[in-house]
Amino acid sequence: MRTVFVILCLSVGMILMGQPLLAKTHTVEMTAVEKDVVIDGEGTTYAAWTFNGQFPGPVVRVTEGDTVKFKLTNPAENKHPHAMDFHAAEIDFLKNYRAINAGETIEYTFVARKPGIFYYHCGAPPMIQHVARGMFGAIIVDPKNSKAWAKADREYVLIQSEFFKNPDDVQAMFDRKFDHMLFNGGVFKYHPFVTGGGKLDAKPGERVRVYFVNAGPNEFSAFHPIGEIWDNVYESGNPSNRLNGVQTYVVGPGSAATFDVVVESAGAYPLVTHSLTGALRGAIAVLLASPDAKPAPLMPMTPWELAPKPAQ
Ligand SMILES: [Cu+2]
Repeated sequence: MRTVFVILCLSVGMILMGQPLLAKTHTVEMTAVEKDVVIDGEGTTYAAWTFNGQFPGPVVRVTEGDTVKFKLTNPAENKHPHAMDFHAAEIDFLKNYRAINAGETIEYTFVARKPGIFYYHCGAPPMIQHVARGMFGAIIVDPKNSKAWAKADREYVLIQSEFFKNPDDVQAMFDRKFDHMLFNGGVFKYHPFVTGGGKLDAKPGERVRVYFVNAGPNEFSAFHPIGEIWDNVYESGNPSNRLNGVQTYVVGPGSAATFDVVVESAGAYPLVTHSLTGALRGAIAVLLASPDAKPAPLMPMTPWELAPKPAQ
């Protein structure tokens, strides 16, 4: 009886401290899909390589200490080898991140020991092309102590990447000759003044948390909220790495950070890379603060499916 009481007290105590009771095991399965995707509001398509047919791939979300059992399938109808590299994992690269041919699968397991926002990507050679064509995404590892940071009222995942209009021109990728800069696989995807563009919603006073990943393959991002200041930036999304009152924060290719902004008043706040050659070629996401803002998914408009154009 006494033992049961002690366990009960410990359990209640851990819940009150924001600690989950048990680590979980997550089965994550992805398929490499070589397919056309929509990359702008005009309906332009691009011969992408994707995880699960989505550009970027699906957001994986676990809690610090959880185990991820991962399986990648490269279907027989594909033409290229593919692979998967999770930056949230601490495991042998040669064994686990090797490329597999069409018709093969690979499985591995890792424990997500460090909280944060991490990049994942295909590492099959030439990796610069597999990333440029869309084989990347984000894994959020929530801190096991949810009280390690302020609670967010609204959360978004934003992934920056360069777009090369000729998907086979690997030399252009090496030469950094990108044509557009994308957020979540689209040109001005969250820009309401651009045809087919959307927005990111928030209410005034909310703490908006942006899990930001720079997929590259080459350029640095200088992430800045126009009309606002980041209340907090967390390097790699780890609550221990907290900065206060940051105007612009550099996220290198293959890195990530978590950005909190409390928007004081209604209005439009474009989130941009202040490296203007990127912003003006597509990397502007408008955060629109309005009292009637609706709930929104972590990565709105992904996949980007446009309404059919009316017949001429
Ligand atoms: Cu690949």
